[in-house]
Amino acid sequence: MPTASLQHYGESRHDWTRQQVLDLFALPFNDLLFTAQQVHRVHFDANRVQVSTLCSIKTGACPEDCAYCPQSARYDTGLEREKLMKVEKVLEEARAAKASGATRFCMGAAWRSPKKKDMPYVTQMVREVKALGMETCMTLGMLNDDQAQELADAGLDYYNHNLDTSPEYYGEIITTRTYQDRLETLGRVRAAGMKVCAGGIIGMGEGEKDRAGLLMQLANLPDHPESVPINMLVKVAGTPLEEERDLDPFEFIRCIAVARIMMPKSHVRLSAGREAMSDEMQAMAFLAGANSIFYGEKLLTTANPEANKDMQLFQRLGIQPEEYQQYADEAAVEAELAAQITEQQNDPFFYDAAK
Ligand code: SAM
Ligand code: DTB
Ligand code: SF4
Repeated sequence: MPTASLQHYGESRHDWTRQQVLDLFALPFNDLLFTAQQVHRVHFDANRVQVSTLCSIKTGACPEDCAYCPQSARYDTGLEREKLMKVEKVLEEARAAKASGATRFCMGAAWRSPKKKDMPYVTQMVREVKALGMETCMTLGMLNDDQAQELADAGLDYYNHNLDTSPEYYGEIITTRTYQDRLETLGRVRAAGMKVCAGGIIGMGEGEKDRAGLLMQLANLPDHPESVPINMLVKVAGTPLEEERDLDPFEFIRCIAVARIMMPKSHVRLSAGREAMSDEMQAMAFLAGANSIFYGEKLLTTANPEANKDMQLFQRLGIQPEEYQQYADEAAVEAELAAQITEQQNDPFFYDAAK
């Protein structure tokens, strides 16, 4: 048990060495989970899980060659390509997601990067989904500075862009964009003032050192991503990874626990792959510090557990969905402003122009 260093856990660090990360992975399973659960409780209510719903706003025919992805035009996965969804249809889906309890709406497009002509539509989607009282997230591929700023100006809360795996293993999975391209997009999202959602996929044939390498890249960013999706590969027929061997479920749980320890203030999302997980495995992921899920029958193109099954699981585990903080924060801002105004009115030199 790493008791000597336990006192430091819970603090955000950005200087992880590969050996330190591998040492976490090498802990006895019980010690690792216990440590992760302790770290989790420093910053979070351990019985609350954030709930996001995905929507594929542009499906299929993607020019990229990501070996896991059913949406790449290079693989025959039987997926019907679709044009950019109409704003009204996106809103319909967002309203339904809100009605079934999601607080964040994540819109994904099968693009290498958005085109200039797409930007007015996606920014309108952001504005209108936000107006429904939901948090917004988009994942549209690589962004340039102007696009990042346009999305931020429209009020986009989160931008999702995954590193997917370690820099060393990356070339086995994608050849059409570099790791550096991904890091640059993440830098632009941050510079534009949006929250970062960045994680990866486990179970693509990578080794433990690659899982450590991915988490090290994420945790050593200048700021930790606010949201860290850990996806378990969904093996889709027709993709190069369809025959990939099953991952030991404990290796996946270890990954969640190590992510929780390394990025103590981030939401760690138990993302794709839940359809293939037992309730017990998901419960173990929550115990390891996962505190966000994708909710709703579909991810982007593949199946996800049914909403009522998730709600039953939450009930059985005594988990509550996390509430959207907007109203609490706004109320706090209003209260603060009201307090300042009263203070000013008591100031003998205060001139009230309203009188
Ligand atoms: N095209 C954009 C991009 O790649 O940045 C956005 C959409 S893309 C589908 C978003 C992420 O979904 C990928 O980075 C990958 O991590 C995840 N993903 C895609 N297919 C997956 C699969 N079969 N299993 C698990 N995760 C997957
Ligand atoms: C993320 O990390 N996982 C989500 C979201 N970000 C966009 C996507 C999972 C996609 C799984 C395969 C599919 O449904 O197409
Ligand atoms: Fe295209 Fe994104 Fe799929 Fe890669 S992950 S093929 S970029 S949709």
